Amino acid sequence: MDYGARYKRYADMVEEALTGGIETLGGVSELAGAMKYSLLAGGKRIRPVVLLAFAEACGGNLEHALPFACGLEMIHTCSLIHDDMPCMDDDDMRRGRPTNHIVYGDAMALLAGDGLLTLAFEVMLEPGHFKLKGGADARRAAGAAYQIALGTGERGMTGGQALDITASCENATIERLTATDELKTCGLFSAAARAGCVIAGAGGALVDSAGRYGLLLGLTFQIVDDILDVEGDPSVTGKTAGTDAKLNKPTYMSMLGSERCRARARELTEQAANEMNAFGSGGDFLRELAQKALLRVQ
Ligand code: GRG
Repeated sequence: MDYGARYKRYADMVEEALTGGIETLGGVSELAGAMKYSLLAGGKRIRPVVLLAFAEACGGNLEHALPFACGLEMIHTCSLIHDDMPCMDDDDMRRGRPTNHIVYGDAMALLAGDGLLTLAFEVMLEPGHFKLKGGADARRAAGAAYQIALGTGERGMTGGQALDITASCENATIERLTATDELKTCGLFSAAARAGCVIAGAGGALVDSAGRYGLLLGLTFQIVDDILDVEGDPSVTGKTAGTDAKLNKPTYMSMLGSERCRARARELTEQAANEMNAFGSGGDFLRELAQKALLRVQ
Protein backbone atom coordinates (compact mmCIF):
# COMPACT_ATOMS: atom_id res chain seq x y z
CA MET A 1 0.00 0.00 0.00
CA ASP A 2 1.47 3.42 -0.91
CA TYR A 3 1.89 6.27 1.55
CA GLY A 4 -1.31 8.14 0.65
CA ALA A 5 -3.50 5.05 0.82
CA ARG A 6 -2.04 4.06 4.15
CA TYR A 7 -2.54 7.54 5.66
CA LYS A 8 -6.13 7.49 4.43
CA ARG A 9 -6.73 4.03 5.85
CA TYR A 10 -5.63 5.13 9.35
CA ALA A 11 -7.42 8.51 9.15
CA ASP A 12 -10.65 6.86 7.93
CA MET A 13 -10.57 4.39 10.81
CA VAL A 14 -10.39 7.29 13.26
CA GLU A 15 -13.03 9.34 11.45
CA GLU A 16 -15.46 6.45 11.41
CA ALA A 17 -14.86 5.62 15.07
CA LEU A 18 -15.33 9.26 16.16
CA THR A 19 -18.45 9.69 14.04
CA GLY A 20 -20.07 6.49 15.33
CA GLY A 21 -18.98 6.92 18.95
CA ILE A 22 -19.97 10.55 19.45
CA GLU A 23 -23.60 9.51 18.88
CA THR A 24 -23.48 7.71 22.26
CA LEU A 25 -23.48 11.18 23.92
CA GLY A 26 -26.51 13.38 24.26
CA GLY A 27 -27.55 13.32 27.90
CA VAL A 28 -26.98 17.07 27.85
CA SER A 29 -27.66 17.82 24.24
CA GLU A 30 -26.21 21.33 23.87
CA LEU A 31 -22.90 20.22 25.39
CA ALA A 32 -22.82 17.10 23.19
CA GLY A 33 -23.54 19.33 20.17
CA ALA A 34 -20.66 21.66 21.01
CA MET A 35 -18.27 18.72 21.48
CA LYS A 36 -19.35 17.15 18.20
CA TYR A 37 -19.13 20.47 16.34
CA SER A 38 -15.36 20.70 16.83
CA LEU A 39 -14.51 16.99 16.91
CA LEU A 40 -16.13 16.28 13.55
CA ALA A 41 -14.95 19.46 11.83
CA GLY A 42 -12.29 17.71 9.80
CA GLY A 43 -8.63 18.16 10.62
CA LYS A 44 -5.71 16.12 9.38
CA ARG A 45 -5.92 13.53 12.20
CA ILE A 46 -2.13 13.37 12.11
CA ARG A 47 -1.61 12.53 15.81
CA PRO A 48 -3.91 9.46 15.75
CA VAL A 49 -2.35 8.41 12.42
CA VAL A 50 1.08 8.51 14.09
CA LEU A 51 -0.23 6.44 17.01
CA LEU A 52 -1.77 3.77 14.77
CA ALA A 53 1.31 3.61 12.55
CA PHE A 54 3.61 3.07 15.53
CA ALA A 55 1.29 0.36 16.88
CA GLU A 56 1.47 -1.41 13.52
CA ALA A 57 5.24 -0.87 13.17
CA CYS A 58 5.59 -2.70 16.51
CA GLY A 59 3.40 -5.60 15.37
CA GLY A 60 0.36 -4.48 17.40
CA ASN A 61 -3.35 -4.86 16.75
CA LEU A 62 -5.11 -1.77 15.34
CA GLU A 63 -8.38 -2.50 17.14
CA HIS A 64 -6.51 -2.35 20.44
CA ALA A 65 -4.87 0.94 19.44
CA LEU A 66 -7.96 2.68 18.03
CA PRO A 67 -9.47 3.89 21.36
CA PHE A 68 -6.13 5.59 22.15
CA ALA A 69 -5.99 7.17 18.70
CA CYS A 70 -9.52 8.53 19.22
CA GLY A 71 -8.72 9.71 22.75
CA LEU A 72 -5.68 11.59 21.52
CA GLU A 73 -7.69 13.36 18.83
CA MET A 74 -10.30 14.39 21.46
CA ILE A 75 -7.55 15.89 23.63
CA HIS A 76 -6.07 17.69 20.63
CA THR A 77 -9.53 19.05 19.74
CA CYS A 78 -10.00 20.24 23.33
CA SER A 79 -6.68 22.08 23.09
CA LEU A 80 -7.77 23.81 19.87
CA ILE A 81 -11.09 24.92 21.39
CA HIS A 82 -9.37 26.33 24.48
CA ASP A 83 -6.50 27.85 22.46
CA ASP A 84 -8.97 29.80 20.30
CA MET A 85 -10.85 31.35 23.24
CA PRO A 86 -10.66 35.10 23.94
CA CYS A 87 -8.50 34.50 27.05
CA MET A 88 -5.90 32.72 24.87
CA ASP A 89 -5.36 33.40 21.14
CA ASP A 90 -8.84 34.82 20.49
CA ASP A 91 -9.29 33.27 17.05
CA ASP A 92 -12.56 33.17 15.15
CA MET A 93 -11.84 30.52 12.47
CA ARG A 94 -10.62 26.95 12.88
CA ARG A 95 -10.80 23.95 10.58
CA GLY A 96 -12.55 26.17 8.07
CA ARG A 97 -15.47 27.16 10.28
CA PRO A 98 -16.23 29.61 13.11
CA THR A 99 -14.51 28.62 16.34
CA ASN A 100 -16.44 26.85 19.09
CA HIS A 101 -16.87 29.91 21.35
CA ILE A 102 -18.13 32.01 18.43
CA VAL A 103 -20.96 29.51 17.91
CA TYR A 104 -21.67 28.31 21.46
CA GLY A 105 -20.33 31.14 23.68
CA ASP A 106 -17.29 31.10 25.97
CA ALA A 107 -18.79 29.12 28.83
CA MET A 108 -20.10 26.29 26.66
CA ALA A 109 -16.84 26.17 24.66
CA LEU A 110 -14.91 25.77 27.90
CA LEU A 111 -17.20 22.90 28.86
CA ALA A 112 -16.99 21.32 25.39
CA GLY A 113 -13.21 21.17 25.86
CA ASP A 114 -13.63 19.72 29.37
CA GLY A 115 -16.10 17.16 28.02
CA LEU A 116 -13.72 16.04 25.26
CA LEU A 117 -10.72 15.85 27.60
CA THR A 118 -12.55 13.56 30.01
CA LEU A 119 -14.29 11.57 27.27
CA ALA A 120 -10.82 10.76 25.95
CA PHE A 121 -9.89 8.89 29.12
CA GLU A 122 -13.32 7.24 29.32
CA VAL A 123 -12.89 5.88 25.77
CA MET A 124 -9.31 4.74 26.32
CA LEU A 125 -10.22 2.87 29.49
CA GLU A 126 -13.72 1.63 28.50
CA PRO A 127 -13.85 1.50 24.66
CA GLY A 128 -17.26 -0.18 24.68
CA HIS A 129 -18.86 3.07 25.93
CA PHE A 130 -17.87 4.54 22.57
CA LYS A 131 -18.96 1.57 20.45
CA LEU A 132 -15.35 0.39 20.01
CA LYS A 133 -14.07 -3.16 20.41
CA GLY A 134 -10.82 -2.38 22.22
CA GLY A 135 -9.54 -5.58 23.83
CA ALA A 136 -6.03 -4.44 24.75
CA ASP A 137 -4.22 -6.05 27.66
CA ALA A 138 -5.05 -4.01 30.80
CA ARG A 139 -1.41 -3.24 31.67
CA ARG A 140 -0.62 -2.05 28.16
CA ALA A 141 -3.80 0.06 28.14
CA ALA A 142 -2.87 1.70 31.43
CA GLY A 143 0.65 2.34 30.08
CA ALA A 144 -0.66 3.94 26.88
CA ALA A 145 -3.16 6.11 28.80
CA TYR A 146 -0.30 7.16 31.09
CA GLN A 147 1.84 8.26 28.10
CA ILE A 148 -1.08 10.31 26.80
CA ALA A 149 -1.72 11.91 30.21
CA LEU A 150 1.97 12.77 30.46
CA GLY A 151 2.01 14.43 27.03
CA THR A 152 -1.15 16.38 27.85
CA GLY A 153 -0.55 17.84 31.31
CA GLU A 154 1.90 20.15 33.05
CA ARG A 155 4.86 18.05 31.84
CA GLY A 156 3.56 18.32 28.27
CA MET A 157 1.14 20.40 26.23
CA THR A 158 -0.49 22.31 29.11
CA GLY A 159 2.92 23.27 30.53
CA GLY A 160 4.00 24.43 27.08
CA GLN A 161 0.89 26.53 26.67
CA ALA A 162 1.60 28.18 30.04
CA LEU A 163 5.09 29.13 28.78
CA ASP A 164 3.55 30.31 25.51
CA ILE A 165 1.07 32.71 27.10
CA THR A 166 3.81 34.36 29.17
CA ALA A 167 6.17 34.77 26.21
CA SER A 168 6.65 38.10 24.50
CA CYS A 169 8.93 39.40 21.77
CA GLU A 170 10.83 41.27 24.52
CA ASN A 171 11.79 38.15 26.54
CA ALA A 172 12.13 35.80 23.54
CA THR A 173 15.13 33.62 22.77
CA ILE A 174 15.25 30.74 20.35
CA GLU A 175 16.04 28.41 23.30
CA ARG A 176 12.95 29.55 25.20
CA LEU A 177 10.80 29.17 22.10
CA THR A 178 12.12 25.65 21.47
CA ALA A 179 11.61 24.68 25.13
CA THR A 180 8.01 25.95 24.87
CA ASP A 181 7.26 23.98 21.70
CA GLU A 182 8.95 20.83 23.00
CA LEU A 183 6.10 20.78 25.51
CA LYS A 184 3.24 22.58 23.76
CA THR A 185 3.26 20.92 20.35
CA CYS A 186 5.64 17.99 20.83
CA GLY A 187 3.81 16.76 23.95
CA LEU A 188 0.99 15.15 21.97
CA PHE A 189 3.21 14.02 19.05
CA SER A 190 5.58 12.28 21.45
CA ALA A 191 2.66 10.80 23.35
CA ALA A 192 1.19 9.49 20.07
CA ALA A 193 4.43 7.77 19.15
CA ARG A 194 5.13 6.34 22.59
CA ALA A 195 1.54 5.22 23.27
CA GLY A 196 1.41 3.43 19.89
CA CYS A 197 4.47 1.40 20.87
CA VAL A 198 3.25 0.73 24.41
CA ILE A 199 -0.16 -0.55 23.32
CA ALA A 200 1.63 -2.97 20.98
CA GLY A 201 3.78 -4.22 23.87
CA ALA A 202 7.10 -2.80 22.58
CA GLY A 203 9.95 -2.32 25.04
CA GLY A 204 12.15 0.53 26.29
CA ALA A 205 14.57 1.28 23.43
CA LEU A 206 11.85 1.38 20.78
CA VAL A 207 9.61 3.54 22.97
CA ASP A 208 12.50 5.97 23.46
CA SER A 209 13.25 6.18 19.71
CA ALA A 210 9.55 6.73 19.08
CA GLY A 211 9.49 9.51 21.69
CA ARG A 212 12.43 11.26 20.01
CA TYR A 213 10.74 10.89 16.62
CA GLY A 214 7.60 12.50 18.08
CA LEU A 215 9.62 15.37 19.50
CA LEU A 216 11.41 16.05 16.20
CA LEU A 217 8.20 15.73 14.19
CA GLY A 218 6.42 18.06 16.62
CA LEU A 219 9.13 20.73 16.27
CA THR A 220 9.00 20.45 12.48
CA PHE A 221 5.23 20.67 12.61
CA GLN A 222 5.31 23.84 14.75
CA ILE A 223 7.84 25.55 12.46
CA VAL A 224 5.62 24.72 9.48
CA ASP A 225 2.58 26.02 11.40
CA ASP A 226 4.43 29.30 12.07
CA ILE A 227 5.35 29.65 8.39
CA LEU A 228 1.74 29.00 7.38
CA ASP A 229 0.47 31.61 9.85
CA VAL A 230 2.38 34.18 7.79
CA GLU A 231 2.34 32.73 4.29
CA GLY A 232 -0.59 30.27 4.30
CA ASP A 233 -3.84 30.64 2.41
CA PRO A 234 -6.74 30.67 4.94
CA SER A 235 -8.93 28.77 2.47
CA VAL A 236 -6.42 25.91 2.73
CA THR A 237 -5.30 26.18 6.39
CA GLY A 238 -8.86 26.79 7.62
CA LYS A 239 -7.52 29.44 10.03
CA THR A 240 -7.26 33.22 10.06
CA ALA A 241 -3.76 34.27 8.95
CA GLY A 242 -1.48 36.56 10.94
CA THR A 243 -2.68 35.63 14.44
CA ASP A 244 0.85 35.36 15.86
CA ALA A 245 1.85 38.84 14.69
CA LYS A 246 -1.43 40.30 15.98
CA LEU A 247 -0.65 38.88 19.44
CA ASN A 248 3.00 40.01 19.22
CA LYS A 249 3.98 36.39 19.85
CA PRO A 250 7.56 35.26 19.26
CA THR A 251 7.61 32.52 16.60
CA TYR A 252 10.26 30.81 14.49
CA MET A 253 9.23 33.10 11.65
CA SER A 254 9.65 36.29 13.68
CA MET A 255 13.00 35.10 15.04
CA LEU A 256 14.57 33.22 12.11
CA GLY A 257 12.76 34.35 8.97
CA SER A 258 11.37 32.19 6.22
CA GLU A 259 14.56 30.68 4.74
CA ARG A 260 16.17 29.69 8.04
CA CYS A 261 12.84 28.24 9.21
CA ARG A 262 12.73 26.00 6.16
CA ALA A 263 16.35 24.93 6.62
CA ARG A 264 15.73 24.13 10.30
CA ALA A 265 12.59 22.13 9.44
CA ARG A 266 14.51 20.12 6.82
CA GLU A 267 17.23 19.31 9.38
CA LEU A 268 14.69 18.16 11.98
CA THR A 269 12.89 16.02 9.41
CA GLU A 270 16.14 14.24 8.56
CA GLN A 271 16.76 13.55 12.23
CA ALA A 272 13.21 12.25 12.71
CA ALA A 273 13.59 9.91 9.74
CA ASN A 274 16.84 8.58 11.24
CA GLU A 275 15.07 7.69 14.48
CA MET A 276 12.93 5.30 12.45
CA ASN A 277 15.94 3.12 11.63
CA ALA A 278 15.30 1.30 14.90
CA PHE A 279 12.04 0.01 13.39
CA GLY A 280 13.53 -1.42 10.18
CA SER A 281 11.20 -1.45 7.18
CA GLY A 282 8.24 -1.19 9.60
CA GLY A 283 9.27 2.46 9.97
CA ASP A 284 9.03 3.38 6.27
CA PHE A 285 5.59 4.99 6.50
CA LEU A 286 6.57 7.15 9.49
CA ARG A 287 9.82 8.16 7.78
CA GLU A 288 7.77 9.37 4.83
CA LEU A 289 5.23 11.05 7.09
CA ALA A 290 8.00 13.21 8.61
CA GLN A 291 9.13 14.20 5.12
CA LYS A 292 5.57 15.01 4.06
CA ALA A 293 5.13 17.37 7.03
CA LEU A 294 7.56 19.67 5.22
CA LEU A 295 5.72 19.58 1.93
CA ARG A 296 3.03 21.91 3.19
CA VAL A 297 5.56 24.76 2.88
CA GLN A 298 7.73 23.64 -0.04
C1 GRG B 1 -6.35 20.00 26.58
C2 GRG B 1 -5.58 19.75 28.95
C3 GRG B 1 -5.65 20.55 27.73
C4 GRG B 1 -5.03 21.77 27.72
C5 GRG B 1 -5.01 22.68 26.57
C6 GRG B 1 -4.83 25.45 25.06
C7 GRG B 1 -3.80 24.44 25.37
C8 GRG B 1 -3.88 23.70 26.67
C9 GRG B 1 -2.83 24.11 24.49
C10 GRG B 1 -2.71 24.66 23.13
C11 GRG B 1 -1.88 23.73 22.31
C12 GRG B 1 -1.86 24.09 20.86
C13 GRG B 1 -3.10 24.58 20.20
C14 GRG B 1 -0.72 23.94 20.17
C15 GRG B 1 -0.59 24.21 18.72
C16 GRG B 1 -0.38 22.91 18.03
C17 GRG B 1 -0.74 22.98 16.56
C18 GRG B 1 0.36 23.22 15.61
C19 GRG B 1 -2.01 22.80 16.19
C20 GRG B 1 -2.48 22.63 14.82
O1 GRG B 1 -2.64 21.23 14.63
P1 GRG B 1 -3.09 20.59 13.25
O2 GRG B 1 -2.44 21.33 12.11
O3 GRG B 1 -4.65 20.91 13.24
O4 GRG B 1 -2.85 19.12 13.33
P2 GRG B 1 -5.83 20.04 12.63
O5 GRG B 1 -6.98 21.01 12.53
O6 GRG B 1 -5.40 19.50 11.28
O7 GRG B 1 -6.10 18.94 13.61
